[in-house]
Amino acid sequence: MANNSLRLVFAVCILSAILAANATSASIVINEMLSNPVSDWNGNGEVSGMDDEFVELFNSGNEPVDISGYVLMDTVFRSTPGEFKLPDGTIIKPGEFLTINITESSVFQGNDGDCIKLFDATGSLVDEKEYNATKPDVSFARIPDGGDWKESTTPTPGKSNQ
Ligand SMILES: [Ca+2]
Ligand SMILES: [Ca+2]
Ligand SMILES: [Ca+2]
Repeated sequence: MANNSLRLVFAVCILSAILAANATSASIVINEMLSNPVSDWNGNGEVSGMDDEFVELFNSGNEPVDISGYVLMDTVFRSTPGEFKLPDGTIIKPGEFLTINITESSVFQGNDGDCIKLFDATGSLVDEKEYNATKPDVSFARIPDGGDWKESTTPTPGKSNQ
């Protein structure tokens, strides 16, 4: 009886580990992007078409995900694409957001179209968002968070999409 219980606990542990590994690989998404800002979204007292852009990541899973070494890139309409490696110790908890500003990332979102990509630390594509046009202060947003892409007239950096 004791042996069977131990075997069961062991099997459940292995299964949990497998499920957790699968969940973590799929749970980080690009959740919102404001490509064409005309308001002071980063709250520094100035309106800048570049500095007030943002990319928001979201953890839609049930486990914290360590995204150290993940790479965010813009890939279109520039001779040298912007590329930003997320620093060591960057972890997104379940249901939480991480806002990345161009001032730290140099990842620029073209107003006439671009494609923003997120790769994991091994170079595998995690998520991408391509677009061909933008509207002032209208973000591309997954609604609900982690869901399908829509447009939002109420950008929400670091908060749940509306
Ligand atoms: Ca832009
Ligand atoms: Ca600003
Ligand atoms: Ca948001």
